[in-house]
Amino acid sequence: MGKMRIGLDVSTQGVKALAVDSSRHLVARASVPYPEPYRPSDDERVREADPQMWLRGVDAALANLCEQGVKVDGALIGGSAQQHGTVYRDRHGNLTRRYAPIWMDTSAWREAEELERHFGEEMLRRTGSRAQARFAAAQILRFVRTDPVAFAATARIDLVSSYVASHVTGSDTIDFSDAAGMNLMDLSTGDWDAEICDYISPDLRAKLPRIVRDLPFTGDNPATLVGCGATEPGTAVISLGTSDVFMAAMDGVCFDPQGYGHVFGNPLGGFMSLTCFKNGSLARDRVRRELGVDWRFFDETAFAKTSPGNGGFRAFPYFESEITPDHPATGIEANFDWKAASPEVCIRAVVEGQVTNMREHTRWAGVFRRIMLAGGAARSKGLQEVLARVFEAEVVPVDVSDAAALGAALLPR
Ligand code: XUL
Repeated sequence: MGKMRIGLDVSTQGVKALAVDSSRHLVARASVPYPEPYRPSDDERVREADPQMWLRGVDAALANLCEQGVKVDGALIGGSAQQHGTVYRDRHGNLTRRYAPIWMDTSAWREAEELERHFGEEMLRRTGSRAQARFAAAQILRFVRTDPVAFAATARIDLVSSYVASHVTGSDTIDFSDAAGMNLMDLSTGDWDAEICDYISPDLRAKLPRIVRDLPFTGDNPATLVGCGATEPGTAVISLGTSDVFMAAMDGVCFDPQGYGHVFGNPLGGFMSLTCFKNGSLARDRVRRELGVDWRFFDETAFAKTSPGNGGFRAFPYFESEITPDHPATGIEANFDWKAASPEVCIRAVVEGQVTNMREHTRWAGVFRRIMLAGGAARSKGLQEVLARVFEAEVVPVDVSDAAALGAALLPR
């Protein structure tokens, strides 16, 4: 009999875990929300989290599976984690930076601009992404500058996925697919780019784990591609979570000329395209709460009461500073009187605004006639309708509630 597989998803809001048997049937699941996904900050660019909170979440989720009768010892454990955040430890394994900048942190925007100026087009061509404030290269450069003593004491820098892997399996490597989201890896060699690393610090490469392709711990997005069974080119996946993410396995490598999209590794070989929209489900939830309606109204009624196109009324929720396109956190921006409009008009305006923005910024990745929808909001009839119309594609909601955790369970090893 084959072994039980366990998949962990160390996401922004909490840890999810699921166990599947050798026929991939769901046996048990656990969910552990964090008390606080990131610590409060007066500076909206700063988004830092306690790395130990992630590990406590992992331990609690695994303990919960055990309580449900899952034999965790002896199971094959894989993991997925929010991408891009960096964790810093000394040679004894102690944190040299108490709080880790996560993917929502944009405080390293100046460093990202500096890297972009210094490396120009080469940054995109070599690493698959323009220099991003939320990626490791800029985060590390900022740490080198703001706390050189703590940086000098740092012996190892991890992504969240490799940090969790080291905790669960004792591994000391990092996954190729997730490492591609650091602005530090040369896609063509699959190794650290010496020039970029040395520019940040001559010591940097000595602090980075070895990149491998068989570590079953990767980013939540590469894992979602696996969980949705979309690792062959032709089908796109839209994951509707804290952020909305559009991704697809790639035939060959191409880059986003506008510089918003990324090329990451596909866990089953080759590469994947990815574009991230920071104001995703959390933004929709905030709009829903502010309008005082329930999910049924948000997901269905609002769309039955309004028509496609919404009479030209569009709105964009910028509760967090947006990545795609660059936009500060200014709240709702609408081309109509938001306060005077009915909830249904506001809801359609937001969803159509988000989806048309997504269409505009993902053309570089190709045309897809089939889109799989993952994440809690995949159930929304309104989102399904708008996505199908704007992308002129068949939209298929994925029937697993946590595609990232499932993908993690199924990662090859
Ligand atoms: C992708 C991105 C986010 C995080 C969230 O580039 O920044 O989707 O992975 O988990």
